[in-house]
Amino acid sequence: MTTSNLARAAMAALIATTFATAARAEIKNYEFQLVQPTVKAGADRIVTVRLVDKTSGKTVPDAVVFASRLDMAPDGMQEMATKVTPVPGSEPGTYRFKATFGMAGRWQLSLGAKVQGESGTVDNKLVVTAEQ
Ligand SMILES: [Cu+2]
Repeated sequence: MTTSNLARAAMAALIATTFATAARAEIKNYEFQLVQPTVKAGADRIVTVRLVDKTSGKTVPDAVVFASRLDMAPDGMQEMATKVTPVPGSEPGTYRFKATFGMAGRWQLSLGAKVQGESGTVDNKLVVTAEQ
């Protein structure tokens, strides 16, 4: 390898690192927010979240959103989990899920999202309080 090849390789590595860092930083600019922090305990409750780009404050439509888990970990009952079913969103940038909250207390909703044009995954946990 000549010196200039080495320099080129070092430059390529530097650029690759810079891009990887930028992509990680960008996916961190997105977060889920609860539209309403509480639901009424019971069957078939709807939880609505919005996915927000924190740099612009705008909601992000057309993300691939998945709810991986809803359980009572915040109240020390991580084994108390309930099924989460996606339902169509009411407006662009919001995402809705149906679940049965069998007990009053704090429930943790684990959410993931793939955003178009961004690498990586948004990974958030939100606490929904089910009221008696
Ligand atoms: Cu419980």
